[in-house]
Amino acid sequence: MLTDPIVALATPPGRSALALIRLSGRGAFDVAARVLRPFRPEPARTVHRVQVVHPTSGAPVDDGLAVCFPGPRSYTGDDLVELSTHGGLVVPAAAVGALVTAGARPAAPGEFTRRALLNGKIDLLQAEATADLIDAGSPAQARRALQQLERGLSARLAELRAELLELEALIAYDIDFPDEDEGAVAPERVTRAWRAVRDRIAGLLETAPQGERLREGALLVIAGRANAGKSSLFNALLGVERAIVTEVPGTTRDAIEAYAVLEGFPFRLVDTAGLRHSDDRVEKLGIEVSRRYLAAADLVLFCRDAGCEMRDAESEQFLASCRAPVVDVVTKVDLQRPSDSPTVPQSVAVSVVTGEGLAELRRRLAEVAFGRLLALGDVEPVITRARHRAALERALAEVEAFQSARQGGVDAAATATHLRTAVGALDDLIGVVTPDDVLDRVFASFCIGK
Ligand SMILES: Nc1nc2c(ncn2[C@@H]2O[C@H](COP(=O)(O)OP(=O)(O)O)[C@@H](O)[C@H]2O)c(=O)[nH]1
Ligand SMILES: [Mg+2]
Repeated sequence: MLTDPIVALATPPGRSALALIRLSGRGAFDVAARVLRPFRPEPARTVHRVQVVHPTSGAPVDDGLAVCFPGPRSYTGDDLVELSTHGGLVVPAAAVGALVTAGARPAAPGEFTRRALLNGKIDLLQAEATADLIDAGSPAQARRALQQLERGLSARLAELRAELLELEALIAYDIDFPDEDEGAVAPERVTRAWRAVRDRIAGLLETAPQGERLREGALLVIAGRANAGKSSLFNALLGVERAIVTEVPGTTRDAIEAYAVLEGFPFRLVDTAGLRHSDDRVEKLGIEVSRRYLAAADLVLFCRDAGCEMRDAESEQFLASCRAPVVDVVTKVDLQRPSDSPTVPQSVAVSVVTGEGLAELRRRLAEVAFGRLLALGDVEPVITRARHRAALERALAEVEAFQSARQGGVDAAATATHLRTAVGALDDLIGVVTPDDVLDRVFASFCIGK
């Protein structure tokens, strides 16, 4: 394992009041001593005013503040120095350059967190949560990441692991005393313990679809006939005039995608070309793109003009190709009340002119896309990555196989191996021992300096 001193700017480069530089690894304090005057590692975790100088020329770089964290009581677990300098393009880069000249190596993306993981300061789920917290684009994403960072998911997995080991202990009793009639452990007791742990793993797995959607943003496709007011609604939900709006049917020909936060949840909004038969070559291509988006959508917002019938046969046919839930919206209600025309129960009446119904629509969209997470609140853990889902699916399959083997009369020692493998899957998930290629994948998306 590498422990050489690494250095990086932890704040984004550019014009800012301050910048934070991190230096960590074996010998980090020696490197710092060549650049910081005076260098005072004692008392630990105490801020000192320092002059930053170039280690060979002695030329002044900045006036700053430095804190030393001797390992293992540091973010990485190794000796670590945090240096605050003035911001901007020149000073932080010069300070990092001085530390490199003094013997540190520029850190790779996520390398500080990777060392924290390898030193046992955090587990793999917390490392992932660190990246998610930084990448969060909506309050719901940030809250979820923080909960995982605070070991919400890790603690739940530790409980499941303990339950699996208890189940194995019950079985072990049968292995040790095979000749006892019925054994000392009643089979119903094993079945009860088995069912409890299976249900808990399955319950966690059920959070995967919305948990993964939370990390990526729900793909919300706005569909409906030409001129139904789709682009107007797209702009209203975004809060900016992004798509072109005209009274000419067929104005939108391409799909336009934009990120929006609705009710604190992340959405990828897509405005599409109206669903209608057209002989225009460009519009036809646009309609084809709409179909593809509809097939991939997490939810569809179906717009209808207050003056038109609900879903005509043509639109129904388009919608048949998508499996996502559909939220019906009646548009332009400032012009005509929906009660003047056939209505669909549950549809939301909106007007982008008066703003009527938009708040209700946002709530409805959040409920349809993230209702399960809303119901769980921020306390119950949720899984948010394909990696989590794959490991839990493996654990669940082994737990199911355990019960089938038991029912099939397989001997206790052989059934117990399924429980062992299930425990192994949970260990992979927490990151007890993680192969380098898995770590490479996790840390590839990290920022430098984290
Ligand atoms: N009065 C009124 N007009 C609207 C409303 N929404 C859209 N429109 C008008 O309806 C026409 C078509 O709108 P547009 O958003 O381009 O529809 P699209 O073809 O479905 O994207 C434009 O002239 C808009 O100004 C609304 O809520 N009230
Ligand atoms: Mg349009």
